[in-house]
Amino acid sequence: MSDARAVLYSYFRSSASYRVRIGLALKGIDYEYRAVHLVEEGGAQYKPAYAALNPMHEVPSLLIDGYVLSQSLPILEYLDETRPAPPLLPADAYGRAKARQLAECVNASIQPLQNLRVLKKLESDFGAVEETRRAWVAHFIHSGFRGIEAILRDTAGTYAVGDAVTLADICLVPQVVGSARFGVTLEDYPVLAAVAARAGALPAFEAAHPSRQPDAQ
Ligand SMILES: N[C@@H](CCC(=O)N[C@@H](CS)C(=O)NCC(=O)O)C(=O)O
Repeated sequence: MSDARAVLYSYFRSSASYRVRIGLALKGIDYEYRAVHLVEEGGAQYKPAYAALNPMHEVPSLLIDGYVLSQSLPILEYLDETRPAPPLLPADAYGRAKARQLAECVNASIQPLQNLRVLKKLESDFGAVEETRRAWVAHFIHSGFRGIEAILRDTAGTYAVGDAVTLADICLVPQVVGSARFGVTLEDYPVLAAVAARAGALPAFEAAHPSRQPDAQ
C-alpha cells in the first residue's frame, strides 16, 4: 500500500472513465487527472508508456495505493472495498445482484459496441460512413435501453436500485449522457430518464461530467 495521491488516466468523453470519476468523487478521493487522448496521433492509448499500464489500450486506469488498476467495474469495487463509505452497493445480496446486473447491461452489452476501435473497424473493413456507424450504435443503445427500462420498473426507487446511489447509477448516467452524441433520446424510457436525471444532478455526478474535465473540448 502507498499513500501517494491517486492518478486517474482518463479521457473526458470516455463513459468508462466517467464511471470511475463518479466513484472517486462519491468517495471523496483526491486524484491527479492525466488525460489520454484516444483520437489524436492515432491514440495515446497505444503509446508504449500507457500500454505498459493498460495492455488492453483502454481508459480508465487508476493508480492507487501503489497498485495499477483497470476495468471500471473492478476499480469501483476496489474503491468500495477499501473505502466503504458511502457504499456503492446495496446491503442485501439481491440488491447487489440487481445493481451489478444493470451495470453489466451497460458495461458488457451496450458500451463495447460503441467503442472507438469498433467504429473504426466498421469503417475500415466495411466502408461504413459516419451516418451508418451512428445508426449501428443507436440500434444497440436502444435495444439495451429497452431491456434496462424493463429491469428498472422492478428495481428503481429514487435511483436505479432502491433509494441509494449504486454501481447501477454510476454506469447508467454516463451511458445516457454519451448516448445523446448518437442521437438517442429517452422519451421511450421514462424510468431510466427519471433515475438518470436524479442521479446526474448529484454533485459527484456533476463533477465527473465530461464537460467539467481538464481535457474537455
Ligand atoms: N470495460 C472497460 C471498457 C473500457 C473502454 O472501452 N474504454 C474506452 C473508452 S470508454 C477506450 O479506451 N477505448 C479506446 C479505443 O477504442 O481505442 C471498462 O469498464 O473500463
